[in-house]
Amino acid sequence: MMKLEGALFPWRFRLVVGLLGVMVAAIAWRIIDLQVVDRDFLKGQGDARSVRHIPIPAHRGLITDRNGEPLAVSTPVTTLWANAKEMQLAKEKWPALAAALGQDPKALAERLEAQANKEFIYLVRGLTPEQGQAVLDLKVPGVYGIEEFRRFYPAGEVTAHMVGFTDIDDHGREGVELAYDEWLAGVPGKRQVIKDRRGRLIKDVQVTKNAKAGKPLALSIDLRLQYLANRELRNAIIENGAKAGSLVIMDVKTGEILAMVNQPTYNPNNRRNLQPAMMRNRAMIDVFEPGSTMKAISMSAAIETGRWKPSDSVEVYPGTLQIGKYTIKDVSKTEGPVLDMTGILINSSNVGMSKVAFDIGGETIFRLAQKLGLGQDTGLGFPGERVGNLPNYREWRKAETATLSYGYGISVTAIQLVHAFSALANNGRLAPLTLIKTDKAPQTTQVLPETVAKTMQGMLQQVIEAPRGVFRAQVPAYHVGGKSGTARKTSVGTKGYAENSYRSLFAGFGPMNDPRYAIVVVIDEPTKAGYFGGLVSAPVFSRVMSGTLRLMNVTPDNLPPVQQVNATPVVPLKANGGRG
Ligand code: 59J
Repeated sequence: MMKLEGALFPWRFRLVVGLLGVMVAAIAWRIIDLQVVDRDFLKGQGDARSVRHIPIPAHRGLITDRNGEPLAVSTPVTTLWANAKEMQLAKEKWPALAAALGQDPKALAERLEAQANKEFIYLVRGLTPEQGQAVLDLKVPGVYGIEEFRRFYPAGEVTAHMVGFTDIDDHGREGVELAYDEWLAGVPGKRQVIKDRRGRLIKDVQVTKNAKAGKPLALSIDLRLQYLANRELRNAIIENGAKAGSLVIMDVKTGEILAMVNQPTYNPNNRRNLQPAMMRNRAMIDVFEPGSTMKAISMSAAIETGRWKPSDSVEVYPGTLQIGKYTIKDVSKTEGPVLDMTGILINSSNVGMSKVAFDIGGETIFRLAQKLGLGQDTGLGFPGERVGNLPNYREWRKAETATLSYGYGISVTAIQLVHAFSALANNGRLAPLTLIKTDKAPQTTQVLPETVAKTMQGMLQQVIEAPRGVFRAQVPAYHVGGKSGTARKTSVGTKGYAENSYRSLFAGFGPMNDPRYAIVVVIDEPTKAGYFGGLVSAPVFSRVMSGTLRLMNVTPDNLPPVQQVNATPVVPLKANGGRG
């Protein structure tokens, strides 16, 4: 017998309805909670698991020479990376990938297995866009490409030390690339992408930040002069069997470095098998004793006192001078027992220079050397640049005053030496050094009276043009001036000077009617054709100065007199064929 029991238990019906109502309310609350209250938090959490920011590399600023010739160029390259986790799903494609990458299939497979749980590994960096696309066209799951930039250095080893280079992440590592990294680098942008559970890229969402390109930089150097300097220095190093060398060309009016080269050098585009010796920008990071080139500075100080004029003379006989237990020697036999001031420079008499130095005092030479920047900070801020050392005059005893006057016990860089000579060339006005092209006239400092500088110009011209002068430094069609130096190198280990290793120097400028360029040549340890600065470095100065004056279109100030020729005057052709 059946009964209608539902009607008999109304409480049970109400209970079911009531429970259902509670459940609906709970679900509704949860929906509101998730969709409204916690929405931002949850979306953020979801995005964090699927949205990725990929950096967009910024284009690095172009480095050029003063005429816009490219010296460091960023070109687009493709870098291939892999999601190794994702790649495990398509192992059958690995051999084809290895072939396309030019890698050993076994090595690649081992690497991918070993890093099987990594979501990002580099496969190969810096392919040309074509090479990169060819690999991407294989459509191997988990292989992706990103666009990057790579630096190329069109002038290679000729500008290597000056320009420097960037590392694989495009950060400046050496030279101007390092010194001006912030200026050149720009700011990378950001791109948002969405990935799935396995890390596969689903889609590019948006560029959230545009990359800001770096700024271009025009250096002061002239690539034509840089090539010229590099060629002549390299040849001289080879000819003389020398260990190393530097050459700097400077515009004496603007303070701009027009060329700066060193040997040995390296190719910045292929930095395998680099030795540290090749990488040294010696002109700025190697210090040396200026030897007799210093006499141009000491002599300037003497003339400035007014106590000495070029025609005044001192006795240099017998070519030695005893200071306590120390003997000052002249290396070559001088023209006579007595030399005037110009004669001291021409004969490079250490004895004569010392006697003048005792008269004017060490402080006078010290003050001028300091004003000319010897052993002082250049302010260039070049990576690794050395300051050298100009000892304080209070510490100078008599022997030190003497040796400092002819260039020992002081250490300088090639760039400081060319800078000091530039002031003599620029009528006593020193322009601050710069590696960057300048358009406006620089703020110069009068460090030596104009009359003194002009007197020195005449004397230094005699050093080259006098009968016993350094004729190898002469430049056809121009008058030039300068001073050679041959300095024994201090030998490592022993405290003294090496018996058989020398540094050959030449510093000079021209043309003398209005000096514009100063050049310093340093040749380290010549071993073949002799070692005197006047023999080894002076010819390099001559060739480089000659090329510079010609390339810069400087009017010759020493043309041989035109021969009067008895010839029929040439009648100029008229445009109408001479019909009147
Ligand atoms: C020299 C020195 C060393 C350091 C000496 C060169 C000194 C000295 C101690 C002997 C060769 C040599 C502090 S030479 O530069 O006088 O350039 O054309 O190295 O004198 O006292 O067998 N230069 N060089 N001196 N030391 N200490 C001459 C001269 C110079 C020449 C030649 C001949 C030295 C004409 C050098 C040149 O003017």
